[in-house]
Amino acid sequence: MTWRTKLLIGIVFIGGCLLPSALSALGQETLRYVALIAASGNRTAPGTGDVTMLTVTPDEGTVLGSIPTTGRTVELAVAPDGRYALAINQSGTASLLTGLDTLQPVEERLLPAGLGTSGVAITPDGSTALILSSGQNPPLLTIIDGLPDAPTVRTTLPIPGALPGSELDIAMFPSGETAAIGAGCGGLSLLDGLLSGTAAFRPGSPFDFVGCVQGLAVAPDETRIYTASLLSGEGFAVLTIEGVQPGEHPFLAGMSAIASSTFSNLRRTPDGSRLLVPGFQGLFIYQETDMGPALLKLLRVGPRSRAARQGGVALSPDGQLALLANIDTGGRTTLSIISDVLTEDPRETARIGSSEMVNTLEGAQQSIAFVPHLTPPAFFREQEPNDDLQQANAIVPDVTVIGVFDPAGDEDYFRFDAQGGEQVIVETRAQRLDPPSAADTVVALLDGQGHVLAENDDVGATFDSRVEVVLPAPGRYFIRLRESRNKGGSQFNYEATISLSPPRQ
Ligand SMILES: [Ca+2]
Ligand SMILES: [Ca+2]
Ligand SMILES: [Ca+2]
Repeated sequence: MTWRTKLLIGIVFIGGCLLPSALSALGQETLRYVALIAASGNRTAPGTGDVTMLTVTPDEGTVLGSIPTTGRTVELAVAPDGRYALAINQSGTASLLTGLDTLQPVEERLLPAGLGTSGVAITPDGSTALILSSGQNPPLLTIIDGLPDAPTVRTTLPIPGALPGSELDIAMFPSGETAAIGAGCGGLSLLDGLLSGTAAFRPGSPFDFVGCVQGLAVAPDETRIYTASLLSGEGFAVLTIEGVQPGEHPFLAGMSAIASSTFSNLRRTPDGSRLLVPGFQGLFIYQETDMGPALLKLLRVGPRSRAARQGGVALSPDGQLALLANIDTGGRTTLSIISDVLTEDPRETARIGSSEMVNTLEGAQQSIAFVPHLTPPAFFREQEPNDDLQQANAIVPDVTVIGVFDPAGDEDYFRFDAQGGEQVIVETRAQRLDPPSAADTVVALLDGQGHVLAENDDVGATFDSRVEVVLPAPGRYFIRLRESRNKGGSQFNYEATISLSPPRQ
């Protein structure tokens, strides 16, 4: 049963009185996200490509799969409507990745981008992308319209102040009409007329009072830009720049010194209340105040070796959770999950280990992006080996598991924790898939000791399966899926939806 159906039932049978609790349950359920991480990594790493797709909750991250792109991906952006991603490759191409919503991407289409790409942004309507590249003289901005269905290059423009090889950064204004572009030590430029009129750099660009720009963010009301900058003789600071609307002239409105060098990244929450700046000591979290950004917390996360540093950072669409890449010597990467970003107490709640991640070239900077609008319902792609109770994949209902019986005799185990009293329904689809799978599924629900509580081979007129159990006690439960004839192969795929209803009162 989908969440929408459950809500509908709540409204129809119970009336408005229980709707708030249904909504809060839905709110809890939405703390699950899909994210992409790009790493210009080593293709020979087991099971990895340039772009890795993950599901992320406050408690764990689960690798769904990888997307090998053409060329080493150095930057990544997902369209705000979630329809596609752009993976920008070092080799002067951008991979347009569609089909994200199927969680098994992806059709790749190559678009032109300049050499040595180092920044990408997409307008809020998803129609237009801006790609920065500094591998030629002068460094160029490429504007691509008509995304994702009919991409065409509108124009390329030289980036004011940028030198070949500069680390470039870009931040889109929420309206999509203006973009801020940092040219490293070449200053800050503003590009107007992006959606209406002719795109052109604002007269006076670059504005050079901003130091060496290493990260950019725009306030939700578009009255301010924040930069993470290296200032000559004064170290690193988060600068507040005002006068950034078309027709205005930018000026420095505030400065907060930062006790660390930064690394080309600055993110703000959608509500504008937090700024996240990765530094060498960890993640600096600033809170917006009347006096400008004030340091709320320095989260000392990631590897502690001297050469370790922080790489890319990304915020979930609701701003509640962040993913931060930690890069150790040797290019090993871990991802920190930072929860409760919008509270007074943001903290690291989980870490995704390097063995589960893409391998990364030393010195590379990870780029991370969340995929909006993919929750709920949630999907989980099984991870082999999951052939017994000990190897069971952890899932959080409600979820649809996507798996395959391969090779012959394959069994797939999944586990979840429950309070007891809930009704759990596990329903498989194999024969009923389009195209139909070759699998004849058998599903069983097991308790924490591995005792079978319910098992079903065929339900109704199909070979698909369904069990329905009221869970007897708090604790761990297992789901076992197998092929009834112990056959297997790539065409023996299945889906299994696991849904949990609250305990009866
Ligand atoms: Ca399997
Ligand atoms: Ca298995
Ligand atoms: Ca069956």
